[in-house]
Amino acid sequence: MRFTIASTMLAGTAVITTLAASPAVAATPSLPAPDIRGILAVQKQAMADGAPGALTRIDSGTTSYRISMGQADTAARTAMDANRRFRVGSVTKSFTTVVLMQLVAEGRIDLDAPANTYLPQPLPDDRITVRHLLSHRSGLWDYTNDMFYYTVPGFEAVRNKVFSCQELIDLSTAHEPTNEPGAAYSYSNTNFVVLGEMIEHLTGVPMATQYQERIFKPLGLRNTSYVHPDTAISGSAARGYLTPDDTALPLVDSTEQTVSWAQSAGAVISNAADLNRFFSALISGKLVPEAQLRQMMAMVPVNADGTQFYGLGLRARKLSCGVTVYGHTGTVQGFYTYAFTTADGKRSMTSMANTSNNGTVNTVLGGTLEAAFCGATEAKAAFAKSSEGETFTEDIAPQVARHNR
Ligand code: REX
Repeated sequence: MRFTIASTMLAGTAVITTLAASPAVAATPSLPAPDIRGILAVQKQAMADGAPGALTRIDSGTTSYRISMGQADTAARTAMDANRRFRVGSVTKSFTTVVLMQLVAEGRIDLDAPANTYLPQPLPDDRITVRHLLSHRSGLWDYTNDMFYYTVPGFEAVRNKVFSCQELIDLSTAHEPTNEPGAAYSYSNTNFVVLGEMIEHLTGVPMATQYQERIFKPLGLRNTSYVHPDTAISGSAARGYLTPDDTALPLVDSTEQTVSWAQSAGAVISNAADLNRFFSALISGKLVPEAQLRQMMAMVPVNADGTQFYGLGLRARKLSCGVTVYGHTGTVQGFYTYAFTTADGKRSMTSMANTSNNGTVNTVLGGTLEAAFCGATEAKAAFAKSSEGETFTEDIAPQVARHNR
């Protein structure tokens, strides 16, 4: 049975709740204890940099830590709490990959076959394989670079739109490819829209049903949904606030939108408990067979200092303490997400800040990884480093990055 062993108010707005089934069961003994003060410091900094609120949940062995700060709804002045639902953006890509890899395991898709084998309308280049799509090596241009060049007008133009996958693919293929198929890593939402189209065409089953039957239901993810093109987030949710390019302007409430521009690349809704359960289950082999999991975890470095990697629909980060964690990041208007787990799935962490188009907040929020997995000393040093220097937004193309602050 679960029971509360600690409940503390810190820094006025933060609530920490630790739940444990049995204090006698050790939680991931090889890792240092999560640095809760470090998480609080990161959240506080994210708010100082413009996020209305932030939440973090760490599930470590049998212990859960829930830490939140600020507001879930700035108009109603509702406090953030770590159970709230939110839009997870590209974390959706890991869900889509699970569906796809189950089809691979069922012998219905070959990773190294041309994607065109399985598509209703062919891509312009027959050499693009399914694996190229999953690893962002297809060279297909990311149509969101143009769509969101101007952040708020771009968002308002699509927030109530319903696109077919083919319409989004056509926006991409109107551009020259970024590289020859397989030649380079170039992160593109187009890849995962093509994969959604492929899954629906091959199985005749909508993505919403695929996610539900293959993932949400078996794992009991009751706070996770895919409601495209519905615009509401049901249940207890955080509202999302988009930062305009002109930072003197007020934040734009971007909660309600179809997310049709992203679909299987970014339209899942979830909460921190469910994302932790999802990545822990995935990495422990509960969602795809061992052979397919190994493929997903075959990581290639995607940054210069060799700390960030991409596999198939899955990211990895090597942290300053030497621990490598697996998961995904997400950016959708009003929400930044980090959701990662250890190689044994025994410690998982999800953090969310309810703003976006604010690269500083995104970078700062990434500091929760160090605090959650590396413990006090490492997290402090890494946080000091991240808050003194440059900011970056992961995989956002230069055209888009120019409009991030
Ligand atoms: C679109 C622009 C961001 C958002 C995007 N999101 O491509 C996908 C995703 C679904 O989550 N990718 C990230 C907007 C990188 C990931 O994998 O972690 N930015 C915003 C702009 C910039 O409009 N002009 O920040 O909300």
